[in-house]
Amino acid sequence: SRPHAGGPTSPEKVLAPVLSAFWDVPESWTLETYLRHEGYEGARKALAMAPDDVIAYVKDSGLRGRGGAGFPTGMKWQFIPQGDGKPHYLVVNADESEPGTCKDIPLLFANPHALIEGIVIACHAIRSNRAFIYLRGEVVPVLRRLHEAVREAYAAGYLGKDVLGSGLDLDVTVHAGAGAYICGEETALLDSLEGRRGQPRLRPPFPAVAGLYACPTVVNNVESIASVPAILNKGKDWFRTMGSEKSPGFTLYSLSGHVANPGQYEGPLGITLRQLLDISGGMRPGHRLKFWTPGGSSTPMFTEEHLDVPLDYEGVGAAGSMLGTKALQCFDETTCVVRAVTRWTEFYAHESCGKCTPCREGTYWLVQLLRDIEAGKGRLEDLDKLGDIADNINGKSFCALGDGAASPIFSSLQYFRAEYEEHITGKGCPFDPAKSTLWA
Ligand code: L3W
Ligand code: SF4
Repeated sequence: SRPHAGGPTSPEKVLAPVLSAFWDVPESWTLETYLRHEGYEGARKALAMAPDDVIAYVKDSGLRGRGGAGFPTGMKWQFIPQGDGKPHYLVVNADESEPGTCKDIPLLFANPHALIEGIVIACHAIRSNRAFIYLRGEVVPVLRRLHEAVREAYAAGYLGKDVLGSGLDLDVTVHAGAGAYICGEETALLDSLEGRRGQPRLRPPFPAVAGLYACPTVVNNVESIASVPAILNKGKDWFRTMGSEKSPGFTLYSLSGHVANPGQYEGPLGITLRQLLDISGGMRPGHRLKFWTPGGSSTPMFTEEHLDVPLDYEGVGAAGSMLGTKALQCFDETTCVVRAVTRWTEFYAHESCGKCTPCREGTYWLVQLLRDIEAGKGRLEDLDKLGDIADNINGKSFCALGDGAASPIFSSLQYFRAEYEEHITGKGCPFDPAKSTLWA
């Protein structure tokens, strides 16, 4: 049964495939396929414009960063000082690791040239001759595909000396990370790229002022940069026909968990989970939605009550969470929320870089308490202790990993405190792990 009432929504009204428009075409990843779908037309238009005009255009489009924070992309580019005599760098953050987040890897796998074209446009705009793609190293097939796409782009004159006769010289390096979640934090990523242990740097200075090798650097998420070519090609006004005034455009929503048809669904910002479930086939047959994350495990969880929250930065924010990476992980009534939060917290404790005490120690203590509660060895006062430890991490840690670790604790206690209490008073987990496909 569907988790909600109401008639099915028409996919044509909800979906807006742009980045994913030809993922089903055979060999969608080749330059030849990309060129058949207006590939590199946006770059041609951008290269005929002055760099500052490209920045203004992207700023006017209202594009916001798709890596989690939603920072305006054009504004970030504008921070790069001009005439400073220093090299400028573009670094693409492809270190996708947030639990539930799974959009950049499929995008790179199916349509790598959208990213490369976006890199050409961004580097022209910020006057950079060198871009790096920092890819999560475990995804070897994507690494190979990216290398191949970069090779194709060099051979066809979209990269290298005098790109498309514009005078822009541009080199792109694909770098494989070594598998640390913290290296998705932009300054830890820069340290890692420089050959050091990846740990966050103090901000300010932000990377736009002192980034890679202490030079002005734009760090953008894969989806942000890959969205730029269509904006240049089809126009900022077209982009603004989708989404809302403050959150315009299209985006990839990653539906996962106990849903009938998990996958990437591309649509305008501001659609709802109810609409996405309608067009995708709903929850798995016979089950109801219990809780979900709007943007990966670092964003406070929602429940069935939030099915109609508009999935844009303002809508999700007003409802008490964050849009984040639009990683919609859906859990049904067979899932033990204590178990889910324990697993996420174990992830944060494992991935904590150890630089600051609240996160290093706090995530460790959270895991101890959660494991005890899950095993039926908790005490009722542990619930206040969980909240207290999370409170001492949140806003008091050096980087966003700490805040992200605190958010499932706060939100699960807010919505499911009774379920925690049941584990404690009943001296064990009331759920049958064999019934859940996710946590068995
Ligand atoms: C110059 C200023 N630049 C801000 C730049 C800053 C950065 C961007 C956003 O965390 C979120 C986090 C996770 N001058 C500036 C400036 N900037 N002020 O703007 O900065 P910020 O601090 O708001 O966020 P962040 O550090 O980029 C990202 C959340 O995303 N998240 C995690 C996602 C994980 C992945 C992954 O695994 N790939 O994406 C999920 O929601 O919690 O809140 O570039 O330099 N005055
Ligand atoms: Fe490292 Fe965690 Fe502190 Fe971030 S919050 S610097 S990951 S210890």
